[in-house]
Amino acid sequence: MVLAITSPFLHACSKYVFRTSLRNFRTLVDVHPRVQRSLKQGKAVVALESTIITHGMPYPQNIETAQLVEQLVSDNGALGATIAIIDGRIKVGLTTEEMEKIAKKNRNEIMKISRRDLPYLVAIKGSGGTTVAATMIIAHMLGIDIFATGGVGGVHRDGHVTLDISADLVELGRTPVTVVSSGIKSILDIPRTLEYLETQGVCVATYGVKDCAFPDFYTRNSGCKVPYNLNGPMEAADLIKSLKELNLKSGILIGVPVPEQFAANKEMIEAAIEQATCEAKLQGIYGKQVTPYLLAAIAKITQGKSLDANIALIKNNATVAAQISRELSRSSK
Ligand code: PSU
Ligand code: MN
Repeated sequence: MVLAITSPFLHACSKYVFRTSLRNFRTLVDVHPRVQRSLKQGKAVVALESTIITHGMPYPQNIETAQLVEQLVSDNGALGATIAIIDGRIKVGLTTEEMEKIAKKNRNEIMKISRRDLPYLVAIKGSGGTTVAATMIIAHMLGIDIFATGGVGGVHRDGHVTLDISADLVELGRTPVTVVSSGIKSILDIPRTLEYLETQGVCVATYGVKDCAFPDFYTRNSGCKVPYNLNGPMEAADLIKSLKELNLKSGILIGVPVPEQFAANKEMIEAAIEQATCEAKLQGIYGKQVTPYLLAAIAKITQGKSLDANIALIKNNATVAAQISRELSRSSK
């Protein structure tokens, strides 16, 4: 009897708390009118992160790529909404000026924002690029189901000792957003990262790959296999729909290999990664600076070849995410 009385009460309470927190969240967010319109009409929207702009690529390639990526999303029937934090406001869909503002900053002068950094940045009214983890949180709050990026964070190569394990992985375990990427960056320990994703309950699948060979960012095959492969936007949309129907709180990671003609040479990349990792150790780089440092060092060592592959794969992932998003909104109507 007690239960019968308390449970509707608790239910009402949790609804109240949920609504209140969402209302609080909304007061912190500026959703660009074009994004607002698409969301309201149930049209396809793809979230895009901004750490790739602030810390992943040098200027001007960062802004050129970010703009091209938004264009590609719209060419494929969806709307790209780049997410960032500017002067303490959560921005969903950036103006050209806003994108320029974050793209031109030296990477040491702007924040890289993961889940743990969000409250601080909002409190001090700071600016920064949102990582996969932070972008997933914001996308989910706004009801955006799909998000495209280059490569997610993972377990670092010495992560079993340092415990340097990206917060992206935990986020994928607790936020129901689908991340379309070229897998886990080659600089990381891919087998351990896949184990960790399994522990977190993340559904990991390749996309358009015959033998479920999981990509490793700059090249097409990491040598690791995942359990599933998705053939095209319809299969991906069905998977996302069943995640929603099951009301699982965890996310999905879709691995799309870099297009063949843009894949980097595996030996060259591996040698560059080893050299860059050594340099990082000698210079005492640690924590959230490791990934941006390594990406920049590898681009330098490979004379831009790694950057070319990075640009090509993010463009391709945005195209795939847009096609999935369009299919999802079409079949949900
Ligand atoms: N994809 C890229 N370049 C990047 C990133 C992704 O092509 O720089 C960023 C993402 O924002 C991701 C972050 O969340 O790198 C991972 O950082 P860390 O390993 O410190 O968690
Ligand atoms: Mn880290």
